[in-house]
Amino acid sequence: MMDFVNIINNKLQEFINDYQELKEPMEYALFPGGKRFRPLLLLSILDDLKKDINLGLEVACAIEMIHTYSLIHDDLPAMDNDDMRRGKPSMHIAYGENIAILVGDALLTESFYWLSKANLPDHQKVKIINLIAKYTGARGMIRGQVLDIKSFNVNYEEILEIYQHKTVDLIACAILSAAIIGDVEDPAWYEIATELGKAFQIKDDLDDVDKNEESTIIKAIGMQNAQELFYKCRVKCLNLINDKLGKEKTYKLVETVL
Ligand code: GRG
Repeated sequence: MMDFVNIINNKLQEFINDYQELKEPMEYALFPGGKRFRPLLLLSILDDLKKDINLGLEVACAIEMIHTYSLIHDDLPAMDNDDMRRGKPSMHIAYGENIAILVGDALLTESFYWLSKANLPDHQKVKIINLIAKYTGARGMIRGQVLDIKSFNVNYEEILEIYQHKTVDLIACAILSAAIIGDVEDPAWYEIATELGKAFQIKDDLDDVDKNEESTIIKAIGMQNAQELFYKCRVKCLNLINDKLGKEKTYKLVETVL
């Protein structure tokens, strides 16, 4: 898996070498980076499907760029107002709000530039661009963020709706793109994304419980129920991955992240 991280990092580095005066802040945003979970997921699925992982490399990096933009904008004073991210000062603390906003915008726009240049047949590329635009924009991740901002005293259904868009949708981009590239499309992949994304977000909430955030599953259903739901989603997701791909790279990646 370490190899895959290096492959992802080398590609991201190659992308940002193009960016002139934005190169330094873009590098600050993307390196050393976080877990690289979404791109790793995409490459692992391709590998388990016995496909060349290089086919999915631009797509994997584009998804990581969108993820990074969402974190930069989420940290802004107008959003969550977080001073630290990935163990260092957040983008707007290091470079100012103006550059943080612009780096976020640039990461989002550039992700589609690199998607358009991916080394894939045009019909797959169009499908993937459509998918990623749909799941990260006003129907998907941004909608999740809007629902989150507007939420107060959420119930179980409302919090699941927020998680579905805020967290599941971007994870779905990685999984469904791999299914398109691997030519194995099937609704079961979206089910895997949903169980995985829910478990991922609940774990994040359980880890951050001290922050006492407003709209979390813990607030909605209590600590013990949230823990039980986490285990249920984790098991369901691992079983679904096992059915599709066996206990190979993807299974092991998800097992260690969840
Ligand atoms: C467009 C103004 C504007 C804002 C967009 C959509 C959005 C802001 C933010 C996304 C919402 C969000 C922060 C969801 C949380 C998902 C989540 C658990 C992120 C953490 O992901 P990890 O753990 O992070 O993969 P690393 O650091 O490992 O990459």
